[in-house]
Amino acid sequence: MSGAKKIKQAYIAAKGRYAELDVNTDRAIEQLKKVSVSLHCWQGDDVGGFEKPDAGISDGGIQATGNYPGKARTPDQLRSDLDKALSLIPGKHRLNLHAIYGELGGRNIDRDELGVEHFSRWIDWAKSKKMGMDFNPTFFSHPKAAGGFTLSHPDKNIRKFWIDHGKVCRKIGAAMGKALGTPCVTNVWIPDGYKDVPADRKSPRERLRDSLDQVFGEKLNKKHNLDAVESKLFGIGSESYVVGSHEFYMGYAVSRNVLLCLDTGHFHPTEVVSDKISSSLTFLDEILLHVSRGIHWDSDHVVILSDELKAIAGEIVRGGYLDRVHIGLDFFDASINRIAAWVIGTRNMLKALLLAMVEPAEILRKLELKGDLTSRLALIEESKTLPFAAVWDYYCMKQDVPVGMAWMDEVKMYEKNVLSKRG
Ligand code: RNT
Ligand code: ZN
Repeated sequence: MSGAKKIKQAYIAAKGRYAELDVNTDRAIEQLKKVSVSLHCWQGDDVGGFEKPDAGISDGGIQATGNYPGKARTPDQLRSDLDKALSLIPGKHRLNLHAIYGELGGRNIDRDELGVEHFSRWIDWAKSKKMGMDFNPTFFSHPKAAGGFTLSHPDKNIRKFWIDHGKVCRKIGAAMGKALGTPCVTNVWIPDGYKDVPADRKSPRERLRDSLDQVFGEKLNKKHNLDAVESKLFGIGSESYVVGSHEFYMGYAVSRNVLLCLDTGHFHPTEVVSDKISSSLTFLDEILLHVSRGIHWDSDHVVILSDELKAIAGEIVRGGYLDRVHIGLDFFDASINRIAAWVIGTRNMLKALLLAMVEPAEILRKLELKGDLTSRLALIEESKTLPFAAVWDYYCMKQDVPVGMAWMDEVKMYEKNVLSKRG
């Protein structure tokens, strides 16, 4: 029997098993097809960007560790690596770009002078693939961020520089959204904070509120650009105090009607983003996720199919939130093949969503309402070992991407033919 035939046969058997629990796997597959995940460009070059040759994150309290050979050093290399990764991920996805990835043509253009022209090749690339784009101003790896403060800096001139950066980036985001026919989520994350106990927690927060109000001052068409703000608990160098804390941005997002970005690595280790989704969406129209994996701290490991990832996907699907949650990825591991990192993390995000889509949700809900919490637990546990792999494999085959570990052979080949020649 051919591989394809075997996959189909396994799928038919699985479909029957799920149908016994009133789950329609064909429908789940149709539903997953429509979900786009935003792939973060910065996994491809360890958050380096193209402002200066061979740059890396130089401040901001985030860190890529590892020295795996073959990282992308030019925009064309990064696009080629993304092409490879995308060819191994089922479905149609988005690109999430940071402002440091502009193509400045060797000119000295500072961040407050960026324009859409510096991103036109990225936009053309996305257009040719019918992909949407998301965007991020870069408030780190810059001399004016070296003091650890940007939008909340006590110096008015430094603040102005970063406000202007935020403003030009929103315009670039809107241009991307317009060109690609799908709103660009422009996400603001700043590193501002103190290593040690501050004497004044209040003033930086008031300054940040005022700076953000200026950044978001110009009304833009929401069909083109959506603004998001990302909180954080602590960073390296901002252990004691982060200006943009969760409470700060929750209040900001609700009062200004912008998106809240929840990064899964930005909370206390026993706090979970899965539980924050329905809470936030009770008051906000839309949110953005940065799906990451922290280990003891905000370490940005590659996303695995963990219980928390499944819980996040479960919340999105069960809540009927697929249209209100923008799913972005945010990890950067430089110790393994970077293309494989994208593929592993993105395939896991999609697997988690598909798992949620084949959950016996109706029966579980009924049991809960009836108060039969014993059966609820029993069914949740039984459904964990239903033949999910057969549904996932079938979806991959239908989407024309490699099934199972076969995608890794292609990564190895690309490593041999392309990455290893980069020196
Ligand atoms: C940092 C934030 C932020 C960055 C990216 C590169 O802690 O998570 O989202 O990871 O902007
Ligand atoms: Zn993030």
